[in-house]
Amino acid sequence: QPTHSLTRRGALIVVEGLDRAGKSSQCELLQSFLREHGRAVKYIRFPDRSTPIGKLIDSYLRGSANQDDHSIHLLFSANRWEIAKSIEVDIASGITVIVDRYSYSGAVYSAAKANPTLSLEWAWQPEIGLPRPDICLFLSISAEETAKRGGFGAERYENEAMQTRVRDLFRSLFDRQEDVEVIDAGRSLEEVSRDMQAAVTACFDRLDAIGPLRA
Ligand code: T5A
Ligand code: NA
Repeated sequence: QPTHSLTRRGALIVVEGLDRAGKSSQCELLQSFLREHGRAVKYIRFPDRSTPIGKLIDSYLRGSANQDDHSIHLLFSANRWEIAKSIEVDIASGITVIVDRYSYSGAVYSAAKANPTLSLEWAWQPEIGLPRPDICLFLSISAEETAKRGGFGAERYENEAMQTRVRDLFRSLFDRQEDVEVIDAGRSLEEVSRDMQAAVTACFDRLDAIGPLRA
């Protein structure tokens, strides 16, 4: 396995968490921090609603279209696969890519529907082989803290029963995955950001060759 190239490669940093944990806000702060430290950075988010597949996902999330649970699951995954190659190219060229939600949300939200033929194991399968993050920062927040950040919106999944199952599933998924750093997101923006910066800085110190996600 090759571990060195002439260009210092970028890192693949994933930010995960429950709805309103502060992922997008923190991704922005992390981008600024890394740029100030001289790193080339790109931010992407999943779902990427701008592609043809992303548009199908968007209308599903807004409730204007229905989809079979398995079918929409595979579309969320396809939405990552259609961008996977460009992530690899960016990283190889030295760009650090910050990803707002990834395979972990993909598996967990689908499995939380409690469809008898859609287990967490089934849901994880199409993710295998996607670029494996160097680090996944999981923004952990209690239901009580989430509630303080405003009521649920109109999108699918934004209800308490679903969020509780999502919380439990994230926990069981992360028991089995390496490179996951749990961050207490129920604090101020600055406190959360400082912990994320420390975790990412430590991650840069141990970057090796990028590999595929595993089962
Ligand atoms: N989904 C996603 C799947 O089912 N399968 C998949 O494969 C994928 C990728 C849309 C839905 O799709 C599902 C999961 C979702 O249900 P989305 O578009 O990422 O996913 O969801 P968003 O609605 O954009 O994002 P979230 O609601 O999850 O919010 P964030 O990004 O976690 O939080 P953020 O930063 O927007 O902040 C929310 C609010 O809290 C405040 C902010 O100012 C904002 O008002 N806030 C804080 N307040 C106090 N203290 C702090 N530390 C704060 N941090 C943020
Ligand atoms: Na967000």
